[in-house]
Amino acid sequence: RTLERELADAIDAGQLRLHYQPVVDPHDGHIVGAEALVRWAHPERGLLGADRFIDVAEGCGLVVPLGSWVLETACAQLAAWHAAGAEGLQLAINVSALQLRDEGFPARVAAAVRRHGLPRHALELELTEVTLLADGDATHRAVAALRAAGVRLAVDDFGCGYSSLATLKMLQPDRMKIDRSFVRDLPHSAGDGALVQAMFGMARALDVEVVAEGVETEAHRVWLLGCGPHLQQGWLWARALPADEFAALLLTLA
Ligand code: G
Ligand code: G
Ligand code: MN
Ligand code: NA
Repeated sequence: RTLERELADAIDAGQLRLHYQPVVDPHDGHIVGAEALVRWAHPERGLLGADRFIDVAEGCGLVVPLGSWVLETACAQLAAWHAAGAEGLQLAINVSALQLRDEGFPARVAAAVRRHGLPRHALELELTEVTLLADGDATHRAVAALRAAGVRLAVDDFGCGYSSLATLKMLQPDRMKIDRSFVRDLPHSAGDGALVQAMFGMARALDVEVVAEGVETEAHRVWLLGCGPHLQQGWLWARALPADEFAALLLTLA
């Protein structure tokens, strides 16, 4: 059977999982939130990363039901963690272009947040520049509706699209997530360093929070601290973890 046919059944069969990668304060490693990343516990192929099947889902229209499952599961998990005492915890989910253009999406987001009794700003939606370029009017309407719903919006993979500045202007995001390709060669690459500093400058001027992605080393952590206040995500801190391991990590740091 093709991956496409199997994926159609995987949602109903309960084969999807969410893993959670901590988003931390780089001064002390305090966990501020997490990014939910979808996995597929495939009965024969093992645990598949999103890069193995998100494109497939996009190509066959399954990304909308898959995205709804992610939204629902993430909100339920976040509500459980809030109830267990991690009250300020934030959670980000990734949103694909087709999902954003789906007419019912903003209403589903608002309903999920309400149903799970979450503060609206506890949920963050990550949109890439490419996602936002997809379709003028529908995208603008969706962004306006999501703003009205009160959830937080982040530009993901910042700097990797065709029009990073246009994206900032249009989306007016709460956060920019600096793509890990700009972080990888720090502090050695003077060019990447200048670009990262320019991104921090833009973020400051526009009052947008910064998350630096792909922080893998102590040298990354320290160099980025010199750029200004921000949050970090990356293997220096933790990989994306199953829910129980993420909860255990929260407890050890509390
Ligand atoms: O964690 P991983 O390497 O599998 O992620 C690969 C890519 O898949 C990343 O670009 C990530 O943003 C994307 N991705 C992960 N989870 C989701 C999801 O739930 N929905 C969408 N649309 N993309 C996701
Ligand atoms: O596009 P997005 O930023 O959503 O992608 C998230 C992806 O980045 C996930 O696949 C996650 O596994 C991966 N990732 C997270 N932290 C690191 C890191 O420190 N180094 C590298 N190389 N990849 C990372
Ligand atoms: Mn992301
Ligand atoms: Na990213």
